[in-house]
Amino acid sequence: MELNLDKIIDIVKNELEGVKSIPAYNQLKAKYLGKKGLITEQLKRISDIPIEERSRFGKMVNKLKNDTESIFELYFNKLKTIEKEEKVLKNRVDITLPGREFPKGHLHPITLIQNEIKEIFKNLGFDIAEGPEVETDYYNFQALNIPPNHPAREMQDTFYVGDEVVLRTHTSPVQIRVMQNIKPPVKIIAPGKVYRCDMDMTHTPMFHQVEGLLVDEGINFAHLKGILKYFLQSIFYKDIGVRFRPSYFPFTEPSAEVDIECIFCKGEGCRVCSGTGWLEILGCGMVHPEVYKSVDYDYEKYTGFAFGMGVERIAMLKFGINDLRLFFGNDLRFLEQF
Ligand code: 2NL
Repeated sequence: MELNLDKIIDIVKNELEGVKSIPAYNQLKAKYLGKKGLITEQLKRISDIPIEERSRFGKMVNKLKNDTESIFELYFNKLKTIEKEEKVLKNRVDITLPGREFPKGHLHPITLIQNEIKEIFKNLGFDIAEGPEVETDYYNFQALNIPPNHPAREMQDTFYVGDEVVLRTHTSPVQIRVMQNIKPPVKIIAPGKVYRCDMDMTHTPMFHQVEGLLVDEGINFAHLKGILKYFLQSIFYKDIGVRFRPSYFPFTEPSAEVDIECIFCKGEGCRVCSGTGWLEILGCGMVHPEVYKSVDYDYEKYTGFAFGMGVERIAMLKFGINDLRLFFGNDLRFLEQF
């Protein structure tokens, strides 16, 4: 019985070349070397071989078995290497790809306008003052000459935290605190959040205000007019019409309301300005002597002016926003536009 060893080895090698996975490899190995494998079967036949042939046949089949085993072992290592390389290739990271982009945040429109207002007054030599949002009745009302029965003190307008403690309804108490701490000249603005117990189309319980105060010797209403006209023409546009109307505040005398020419119709009269051609923009006046008394300033020696404005109102006019509530909704479709 002759076996063509080289031929069988060639067939095994050939079949192995087509094997690309460990399971297929195991299957092929079983076909030749398993319990019922072709080579194993040959080994079992050894007792049927005539005695004189047996030794030669046995050596031959054993060699075939050993050679085949070596070939399978070699191929197993090759298969492992291929598998490893494929895994590396599959998990490869392209380090030249750009990084994942994070959405950029930005400032809220109210903050943008507040910063713009601050910048204009900083350039005019004003300092920025800040103070507590929870205030005492004294700082929020009494020191500002707001008498006990003034409408602004009524429960419906003011958030009461305690008997004598309120959420500030304006940033004036910041200015009272500054005047208590430093002597004139005082030249400050007080930006910040203020609170009123009010909620409808045009009011929110929290909004933003910037107040200003300039106290020194010889300050008069002309200084007030000059500063505010310059400010309004800076924040809106150069040459915008500005007018002062008599008004009343308990903490200023005389007091005035300031209008700008309607920025939508340029004074022609439209829906926004109710046909008047003017938009009310801020309140102001010469600081009342009673206020100086409460901060221990010599009201014979010093005079000054103060003003207050709502940041939301200026932002609405500048950006052409018709609904106040958009500022507080945190809707990204709105916020992303700024
Ligand atoms: C308005 C009007 C105003 C003031 C605020 C003020 C502050 C001190 C003394 C005197 Cl410490 N006055 N502030 C004066 C006039 C008007 O605000 O319409 N604000 C939205």
